[in-house]
Amino acid sequence: MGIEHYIEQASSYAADIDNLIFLVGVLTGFWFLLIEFVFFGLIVAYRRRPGVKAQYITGEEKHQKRWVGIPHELVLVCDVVIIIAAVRVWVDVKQTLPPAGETVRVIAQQWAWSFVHAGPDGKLDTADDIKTVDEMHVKVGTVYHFKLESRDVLHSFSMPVFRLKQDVIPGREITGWFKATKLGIHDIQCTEICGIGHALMPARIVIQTKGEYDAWTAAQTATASR
Ligand SMILES: [Cu+2]
Repeated sequence: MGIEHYIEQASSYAADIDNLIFLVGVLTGFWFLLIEFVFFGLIVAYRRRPGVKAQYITGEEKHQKRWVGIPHELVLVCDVVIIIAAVRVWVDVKQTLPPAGETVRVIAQQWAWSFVHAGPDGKLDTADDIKTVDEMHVKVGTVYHFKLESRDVLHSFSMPVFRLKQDVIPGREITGWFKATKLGIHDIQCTEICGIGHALMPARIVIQTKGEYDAWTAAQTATASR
């Protein structure tokens, strides 16, 4: 429908978010264009002409008020449509937590991302955890819970291909989820100005098949125990 031509959709809810943005774009775009046409049309139609005196219109009469009242009500209807669509997506993405296949810890700091992968036992905070900096590995088609932490200030964890963005707040552990639907290597961005090195904290997400992921895990574990 448009957005996916500019940036891939690689999570289970990416299309829902794009559809929402498209809906908001269409509704606000329609009103924007209509209003600009009316606005400039009236400016041209009622431009100054020799011998014609300007009228003073208070806008208090019923047939004049309708020009404001009716569009106002139609815009409110559009608002309700947007709210209903947005709440449905919000509940799905932010309020529902599907059971996790894997859990990953994401730690933000000035100015890097650290990731703690569960390792072969599938559990966090055990000896076989795999820690990386600025590179997260995930399996395609698996529901991940992420646990976001900050070591210092506010950051924002953003994975554009997932259409996922979540603030990272010091002192809190924020849980969310995603499910990758496509293989590939994509950007992770910090999207909250977090200090002078903010622009220097990009990271990558590597989305792999289960086989590739297991091979990566085995290689990491081998390196660590060498
Ligand atoms: Cu940051």
